[in-house]
Amino acid sequence: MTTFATGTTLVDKVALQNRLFAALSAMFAKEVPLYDKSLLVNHATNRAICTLLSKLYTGFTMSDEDLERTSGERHGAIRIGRPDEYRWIGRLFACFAMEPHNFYDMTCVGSKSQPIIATAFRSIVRPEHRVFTSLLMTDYFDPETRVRIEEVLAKRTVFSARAKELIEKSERQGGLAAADADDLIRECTERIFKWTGAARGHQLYKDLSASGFKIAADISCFQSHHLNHLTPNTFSIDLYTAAMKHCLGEQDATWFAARAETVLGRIAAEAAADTHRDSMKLHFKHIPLDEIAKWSRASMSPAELTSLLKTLAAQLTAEFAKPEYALSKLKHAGFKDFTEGPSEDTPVLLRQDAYKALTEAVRFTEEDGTVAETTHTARFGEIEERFYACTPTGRALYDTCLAEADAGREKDPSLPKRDMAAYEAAYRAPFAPFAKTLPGLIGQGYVYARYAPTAQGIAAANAGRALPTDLMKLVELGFVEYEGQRYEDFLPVSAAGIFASNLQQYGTKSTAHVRPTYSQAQLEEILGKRIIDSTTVYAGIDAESKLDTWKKLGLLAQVPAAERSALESAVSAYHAAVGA
Ligand code: OOG
Ligand code: NI
Repeated sequence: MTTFATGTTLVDKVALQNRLFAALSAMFAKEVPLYDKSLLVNHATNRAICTLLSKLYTGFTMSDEDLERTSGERHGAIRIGRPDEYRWIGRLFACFAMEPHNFYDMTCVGSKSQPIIATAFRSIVRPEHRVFTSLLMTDYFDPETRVRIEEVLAKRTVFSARAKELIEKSERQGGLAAADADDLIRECTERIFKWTGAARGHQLYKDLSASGFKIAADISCFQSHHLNHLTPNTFSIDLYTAAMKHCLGEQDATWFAARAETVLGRIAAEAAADTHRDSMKLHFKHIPLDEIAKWSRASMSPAELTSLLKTLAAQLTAEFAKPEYALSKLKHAGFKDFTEGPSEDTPVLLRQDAYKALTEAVRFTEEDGTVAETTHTARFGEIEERFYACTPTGRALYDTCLAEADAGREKDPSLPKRDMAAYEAAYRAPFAPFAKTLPGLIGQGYVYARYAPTAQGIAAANAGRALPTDLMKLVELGFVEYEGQRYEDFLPVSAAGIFASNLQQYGTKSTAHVRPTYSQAQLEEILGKRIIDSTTVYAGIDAESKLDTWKKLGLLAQVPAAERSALESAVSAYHAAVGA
């Protein structure tokens, strides 16, 4: 809280952000009953994982409150039609300490291209929530279509005078007082991001859909920046997706129990490995490293473990037999057959999956009073699990591995449904070049981390002990602690696949006389602010923590000058990017 001389107390922007996303989640749960139920399923699978971990680790507990907190993370997706609306959205998110990160040009993703450029709004450091925010580029179309789209878009007012006033006030004051903050959140849930099913321009909608531009129809004809999806985070995407397929009636109880046993078994194997703390930190990001360090592994025989896994899988299967999990009774279009992203054993970037887009009622009302009752299929139910942020080399390798894995999958698309184990083995193979543990990935130079000296390390340095500069050696000696940096952004190819699959329409070519090209500078101009490059930030945090660790251990002078100056440049670039 900041208190002004005038006595106004401003609400912390990150606290406000958490409230906004809780409110959006409640709004979306009312709009989409299947989303509400999917949260229940996620809670049950996350709870089962916590029960397993509490048996594997002495000292591990997770209260319901902590579980709710860890499960409260969301990312949303909105699609904007006009540059002036886009600028207001950027100013709105700034009231919640969310800044634009990365430029995503969806017009340049090969066969999956769409007439969209985008950025994602999130906090700069340790973000929880994010919104992928697209802008429809009308110059992608032939002049006639362009004019028709712009005419329909010109008629809507998404931001009320009150919303604009609150945003301006927040900019002036550096934040909002409690009552104003409540009002701004209400503007978000009752207007800006709300689904109303009210549309305009039915002929345009039909023409755009018929010519392969469903995305443009989805953006142009509606009256708000409604959420296309709101994605929760899960402790295990494999357990969650199996549960959803089972609750939606696509897989029976026997299949689910077996799959749950396999997936829980993998979590148990990870917990038994020497690097077990790394994945705990990744998934339980609110728990401090020193707290995690206190958990000790319980001793358990292989037979005891097998029986524990069977019991937990059976309990979860019984839980899902309760009537509240009968998701198949709700209107739905099924679950995707496979998960996007790296293979299950490769902890980089992120893995995403979804239930498919629902068909929802829409009412078109034209200026002459004509009304058409129809349906629209665009909003779907995504889930995600996040892993380590890649360096540019790691990312390039990922892209190569992914292309190979995707090509393999396309040869036999029904394999995941027929034989999950065989599919997983085939999908893992192309990702073999990646190490499967955090120290392995750091050693390969594929992911970013952050380091800090331990009290023991500082004591050793103060005692004049000769120490190596190798950070992983210092970690082994107990003189340095480290954690992987979590990937906090999006994957354009995965995003393009999501656009395509939920619109049931693959990419589209420009119909303009000359195909336009787009740049980050153009989107920055629209926003009126700079877009942060997240790799610069990950690299800067990594470099700064290394330099700081060496400094505190009195080792800086021993680091080769070239390495030191490379790290110093990474830190300067980071500070420049975030304006520090
Ligand atoms: C955005 C798609 C991007 C993701 O998770 O990659 C996205 C959209 O469908 O509007 O949300
Ligand atoms: Ni998404």
